[in-house]
Amino acid sequence: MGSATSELPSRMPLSDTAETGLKIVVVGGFGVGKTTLVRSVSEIRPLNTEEVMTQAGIGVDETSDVAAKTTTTVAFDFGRISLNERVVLYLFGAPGQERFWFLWDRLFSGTLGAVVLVDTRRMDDSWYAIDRLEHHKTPFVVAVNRFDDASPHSLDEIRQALALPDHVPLIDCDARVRSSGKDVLITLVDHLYALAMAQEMTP
Ligand SMILES: Nc1nc2c(ncn2[C@@H]2O[C@H](COP(=O)(O)OP(=O)(O)OP(=O)(O)O)[C@@H](O)[C@H]2O)c(=O)[nH]1
Ligand SMILES: [Mg+2]
Repeated sequence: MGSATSELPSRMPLSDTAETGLKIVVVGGFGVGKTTLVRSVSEIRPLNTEEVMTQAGIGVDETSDVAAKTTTTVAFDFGRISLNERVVLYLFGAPGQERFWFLWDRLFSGTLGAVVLVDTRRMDDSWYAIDRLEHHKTPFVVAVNRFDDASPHSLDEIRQALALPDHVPLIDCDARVRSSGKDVLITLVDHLYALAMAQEMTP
C-alpha cells in the first residue's frame, strides 16, 4: 500500500494565497486510469491504496480488457493540485471495481464536482458512475482517456453513446500526462463556476 512518486516531496506547504479548497472526485470503471490521473497531476506525493491483484480475483475482477494491469485501488487515491494562486483542488480517485463501489457514497460527501474517466473499449462501465453522480446531483465533466489501442470514436459519437446532455463538458485526455490531466480539472472548475454563476442569476 501507499506507493509513491519518488521525485515529489512528501510535504509541500500550501501557498499563503490559497483561498478556496475544492473537493473533486475522479470516478469511472475498472482500470480506466483514475489512479494514473491523480498521480500525474498531484503536486504532493499522492496517497494510493494499490494492492496487487492475485489469482483469488479471477472470476471476480473483470480483467479481460486490461490484461497488463497488476494492481488495483482498494480504497481511494488522494492528491492535491493548486490550479492558480487561489484555488486548490483536493483530488480523490475512487476504486473502480464493483466490489468496492459501496465506498463511493462516502467519497461523494462534500464533493463539489467530479471527473468521469471513460475508456471507449468499455463504455458500459461508465454508466454506474454517471448514474451515481446524477443521483447525488454532483456536477461532472467526462474525460475520454485515449489508450493507444482504443478505437477512434469521435467525441460526438461518445456523447451519443453515453446519452450525455449538451451542457456536460466532454473532452479527450491522456491520464499519464500532467498538462492533459490539468486541462481536465480546469474544464471541471470552469463548468462549476458557470453553474454557480447561472444559479446566482436565477431569482
Ligand atoms: N496506454 C495507456 N495506458 C494508460 C493510460 N492511462 C492509464 N494507463 C495504464 O492503465 C493501467 C490502469 O491504470 P490505473 O490508473 O491503475 O486505473 P484505475 O482506473 O485507477 O484502476 P482501478 O482503481 O483498479 O479501477 C495502468 O497500467 C496505467 O499505466 C493511457 O492513457 N494510455
Ligand atoms: Mg485506481
